[in-house]
Amino acid sequence: MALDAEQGQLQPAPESFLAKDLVEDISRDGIDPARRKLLQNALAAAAAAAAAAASMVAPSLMADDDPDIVNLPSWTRSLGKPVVANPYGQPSPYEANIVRRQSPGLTRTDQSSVSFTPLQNLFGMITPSGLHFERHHQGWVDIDPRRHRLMINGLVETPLVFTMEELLRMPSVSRIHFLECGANTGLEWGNVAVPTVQYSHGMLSASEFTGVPVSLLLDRAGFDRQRATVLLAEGADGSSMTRTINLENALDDAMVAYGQNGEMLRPENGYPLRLVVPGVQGVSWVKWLRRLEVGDAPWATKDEVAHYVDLMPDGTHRQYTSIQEAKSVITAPSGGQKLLKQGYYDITGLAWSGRGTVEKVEVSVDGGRNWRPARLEKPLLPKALTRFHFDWVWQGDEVLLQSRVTDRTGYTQPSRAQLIEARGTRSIYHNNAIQTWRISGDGEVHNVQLG
Ligand SMILES: Nc1nc2c(c(=O)[nH]1)N[C@H]1C(S)=C(S)[C@@H](COP(=O)(O)O)O[C@H]1N2
Ligand SMILES: [Mo]
Repeated sequence: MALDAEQGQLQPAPESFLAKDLVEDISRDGIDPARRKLLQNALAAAAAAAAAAASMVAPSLMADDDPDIVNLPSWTRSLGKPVVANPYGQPSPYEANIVRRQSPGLTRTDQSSVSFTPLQNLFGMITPSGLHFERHHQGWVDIDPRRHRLMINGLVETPLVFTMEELLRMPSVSRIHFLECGANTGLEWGNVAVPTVQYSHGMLSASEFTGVPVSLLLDRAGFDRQRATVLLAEGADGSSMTRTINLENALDDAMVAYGQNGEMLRPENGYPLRLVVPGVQGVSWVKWLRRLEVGDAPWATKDEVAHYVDLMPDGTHRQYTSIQEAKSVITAPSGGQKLLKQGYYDITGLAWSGRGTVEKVEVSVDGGRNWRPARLEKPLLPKALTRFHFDWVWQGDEVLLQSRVTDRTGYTQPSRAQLIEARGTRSIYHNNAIQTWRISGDGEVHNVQLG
């Protein structure tokens, strides 16, 4: 049996991968030592400025050995590159280390696999499209949009087939939402399996999606309001990806999206059309969407009956799971990074809830004994990512860093012990437990599990 990427928890990450990752992620740049030193100085200077602003005693840190302060750098003394050098803009070559990564050994093929978003290096609430995580069951495809169709059939008066051109001419909406694979953090059900937040939480991304509300398409087709309870969503790739979607979710805020962060979807994320079902686990966001069928009973497809089920403590299987419950994680400092100096740090991370808007995030630096409120970045959007910050001074002691979110329904993210009490340890999906990072005396940050 081919190993499913989302059931890969039984396969431990190989040693080489752990070592490699620690080296690569221990500093943000991962390039030549002179440049690293420069960055460290810059970071330290920023930290000193922030500390001074907060009227704290800051260590005196100067860029004392920086040659560029004395000799003007080449970019100040030369003609720059012309406008057309980069017709489609790319990140600076100094950011070449900030990439999606695959976990070697997690899957047998690179087609049924995952690439993880480098959450530790990102800011704000939007994931750059080129860093959006990927999860394919049978590889990604380059679809010719002129040959792509969307069919609406089943319990409708008039089955419809749309071209992309027709969809692009319909009334559209743009909304920011997170997309999280149900298996995100699935590797953490057992022992600590991965060193960095990229691998523990990186099947999470957020974009501004643009498309046509599903409700509008169903209205056009004249769906049977008496009988309809579910939709079947079907993709055009070779994975036979089909998922039953609750009509309630579909009519509320689902859309067939062609836009991602202001441009057409990237091929890896479903170009030219994907289903967006805000708050619902990633597998239901069917990519390369070609059909929506209206029905009155779930279809019991392979990806909802055999896969994507949770084994509960009493031995039963939980099927047709849907909503991603409230969850948060500190993205910096996080596993594999290293605190270079004592002093001020902006502890930052992400919080989200598939049930709506984040109400509050709290941070603990003592493994959950004491909690203090984090500052939330605006806007607070439903079923989107919320960026939080927590001002903190590291005094060189050992620290257990945690965050926990409460959403507007009043639900609070569980501790690992609480989650295991309710769900046991034999699940793969829907692990939304509080994450712990341990900072040791030398500043290294490691993934640990408490209790
Ligand atoms: N057609 C199709 N849709 C799909 C998949 C797929 O393999 N084929 N993978 C699903 C899974 S499991 C997830 S988590 C999300 C991932 O979306 P992304 O690759 O854009 O991050 O797409 C979902 N939609
Ligand atoms: Mo997924």
